[in-house]
Amino acid sequence: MNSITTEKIASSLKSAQRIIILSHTNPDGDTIGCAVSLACALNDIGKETVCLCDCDIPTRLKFICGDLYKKDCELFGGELIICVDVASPEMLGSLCEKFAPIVEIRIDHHKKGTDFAKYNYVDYEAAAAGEIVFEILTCMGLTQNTKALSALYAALSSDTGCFKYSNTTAKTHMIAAYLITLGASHAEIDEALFETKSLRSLQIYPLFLKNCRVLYEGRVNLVTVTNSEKCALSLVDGDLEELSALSRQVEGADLGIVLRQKDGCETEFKVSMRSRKSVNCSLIAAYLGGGGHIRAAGATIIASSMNEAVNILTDALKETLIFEN
Ligand SMILES: [Mn+2]
Repeated sequence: MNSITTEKIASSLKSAQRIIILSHTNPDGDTIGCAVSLACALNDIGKETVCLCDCDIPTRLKFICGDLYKKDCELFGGELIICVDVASPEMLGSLCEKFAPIVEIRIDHHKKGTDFAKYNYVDYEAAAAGEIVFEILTCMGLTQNTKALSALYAALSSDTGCFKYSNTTAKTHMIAAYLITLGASHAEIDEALFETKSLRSLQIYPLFLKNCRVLYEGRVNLVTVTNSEKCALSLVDGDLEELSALSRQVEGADLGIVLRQKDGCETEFKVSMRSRKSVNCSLIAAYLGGGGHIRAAGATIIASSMNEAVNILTDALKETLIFEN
């Protein structure tokens, strides 16, 4: 049950003067699109806004936000603090300690989360947090600001893989259509998000072919990437995002998993999973202490080597992996 309505959120935003909008660490198009659209719409009605994210914005998503983000800001008291697409305080990264206890409103759509804010608006059915932000902006009298409309479109398009993933609903399409009618530059956004790849990032294809382990008679593909492999190809974590989608795309695969050593951290291994309809990968992620959605989830494994991390992961699969057909 939501402890606040979108109307109430809109009126809180309208009565605040300074609004701090928090995005999650390792930001994606949804959290960035939500923050940018709120910031633009609020700036237009004379509000002061600050968008914060604890880490650098990936180059490929910079077109949504430009240099809008800061990594920290001063608090003067009396500001309204809101977070978007954030399931738990930990997702605020290094901003957690300072800001998590004072978040007034949390907007989210992750199934597994913590109601850590004073007011939490969580809609599991929403394909993207952007759908909720759309409702809030509608309550405020939807903005004509094309940057805000485009950022919101980017939020929807990102989290649905360009309206391809199973989380996409008729409502997602209707909101997107409405945003396009009002002037969101959909073709440019989708081209930037899905049809543009750096030459460097294309090296994930040979890396995938070299490192893919075929498990469960081809129903699971596991790709491992160590820091030394990333280093040899000048890849950073952001370049690897597509690997998990790629490992699910293989014919016959129900689950694609990427296990990568975290940049600059030898003992931390990030697990990203994408599944088809027969596998609920959020169960596997939850078993490993992580979370996410039914078809896309992740977790972190602490291990002394890649081999140990693979063992922990394959043990987790033995415990939790169910093929529903
Ligand atoms: Mn999201």
